[in-house]
Amino acid sequence: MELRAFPAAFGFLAVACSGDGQSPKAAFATSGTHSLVQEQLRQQNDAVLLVHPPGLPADRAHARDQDTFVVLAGEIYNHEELLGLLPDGAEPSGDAELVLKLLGRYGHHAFRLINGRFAAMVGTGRQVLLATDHAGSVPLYVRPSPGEVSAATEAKALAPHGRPQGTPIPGAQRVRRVPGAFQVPAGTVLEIDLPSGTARSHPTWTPPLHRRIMSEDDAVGAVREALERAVRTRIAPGSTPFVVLSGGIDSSGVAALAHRSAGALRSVSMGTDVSDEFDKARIVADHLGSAHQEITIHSSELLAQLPHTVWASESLDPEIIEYLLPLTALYRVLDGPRQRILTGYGADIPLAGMHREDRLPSLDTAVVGDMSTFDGLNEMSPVLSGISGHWSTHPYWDREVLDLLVSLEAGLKYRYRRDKWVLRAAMGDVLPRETVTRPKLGVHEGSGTTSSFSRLLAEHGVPEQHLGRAKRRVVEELFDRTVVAGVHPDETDTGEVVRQVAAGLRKEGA
Ligand code: AMP
Ligand code: PCX
Ligand code: MG
Repeated sequence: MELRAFPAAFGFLAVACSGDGQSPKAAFATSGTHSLVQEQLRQQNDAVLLVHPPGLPADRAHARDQDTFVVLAGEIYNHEELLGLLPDGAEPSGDAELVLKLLGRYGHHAFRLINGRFAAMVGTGRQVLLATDHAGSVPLYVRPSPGEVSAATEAKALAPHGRPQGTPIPGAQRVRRVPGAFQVPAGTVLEIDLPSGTARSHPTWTPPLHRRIMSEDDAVGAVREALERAVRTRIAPGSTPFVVLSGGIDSSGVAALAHRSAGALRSVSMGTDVSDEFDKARIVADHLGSAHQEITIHSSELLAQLPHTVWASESLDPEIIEYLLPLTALYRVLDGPRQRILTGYGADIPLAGMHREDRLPSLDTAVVGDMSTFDGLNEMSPVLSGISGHWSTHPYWDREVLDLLVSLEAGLKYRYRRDKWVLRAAMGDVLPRETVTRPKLGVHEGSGTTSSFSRLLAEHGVPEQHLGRAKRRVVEELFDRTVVAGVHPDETDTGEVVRQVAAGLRKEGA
């Protein structure tokens, strides 16, 4: 088995019921072909609407044997290891069949073995299993009730399905204004008894709290090896990797390792009329011989895509939306054929890059905080690029890379007056020194997104001390319109929402 250019399925809506089957219909933000798959397992009827790459068969996204039906959206990165656990000669045709065979050997514990970017649904006749990868990177939502379980990789697809009297799920976040709907926690298998609709959670991964003490050389070597493997397993054999490149150490490191793995590279940088990092990215692109593009998006056009960013991510955190807005706008402007995109997004979370902390206790506090709050932010959701037909993948959030980066002791993350020292040292021989030593600049800073959003609100009379509250309300309103009410983002005007929020704050005397 090897990684294909694109996953067999980008997403799904699944309805499992004890009674007669259903024909689920849904509006997904993810662009792709919809195919219906129906299976009956004793008294359980499963109907699944798959969203898959046009022109590619979806048959590798589902598999069944006598008692078990597996649906998988996304992809697996540790095929070799997993195949080694199966009897000789077992040759699964795709990731869903691989999971089916692993379930036969390990039960739901099979999901503890998988290093991937996936969401899965498993029907077994009396039960429904719902599984997320360690990062919850492919969001998965569920609406369980006695005799019927609806699950989808986009909350908007659940809204018209399932009964609102959902059975509460311990430890799962509810979905804003979708009664009875919950988000399946990251690194979890939910085991749902279909007749009663009751759920049990089985954690399959949790962020490490212990800290590894390593020599500089051992830590640098371990980070380099883990990242090389994570990049390599995300490049389809024979393809030229495509990296969204800021010129910062994170994406430049991915670009350098991708080039070493494939022998070629394509890259793209975005900027706005307010700000760009083109010169920094060009240094890296020239150093690596990348076929490089620079794309400028006017800040007014960027803000007009706030509705698309909330619609795709289904996130309610305004800070996260500010990080995702320029990337969503970039994905949308990448015309032409669908792309497999490598990004350095996520590196700053285990390395505390955004916090620019030089005190070790505060640095580790930031890492523990961010690793305990990422779940549900959906910041790595494939839908962000999926609305434009592309597939994105995040090497720094590969399970083995993340496990290592989180667990390194803080003195390897801030060292010799440098942030993210261990990563910079790991890339020292493959990138120009000015890139390796370049201070961190966030995507929201390099593109001027935060300042543009703040300026838009200020222009509508929102005082500085209320900008944070105003941004949250804008995002919530956009969520309510595009995710809950099903209004297409093309029909949702950012300016009108900003005016509504500003007027509401004035009424409250803010
Ligand atoms: P950051 O960690 O804030 O630099 O951004 C997260 C990821 O987004 C980076 O690792 C890049 O892959 C991507 N990115 C950030 N800024 C840009 C940009 N201006 N153009 C293209 N990709 C970018
Ligand atoms: N990033 C970070 C992720 C943003 C922080 N997310 C979190 N705390 N869950 C990264 O790319 O690692 C920036 C701009 O830095 C986006
Ligand atoms: Mg970064």
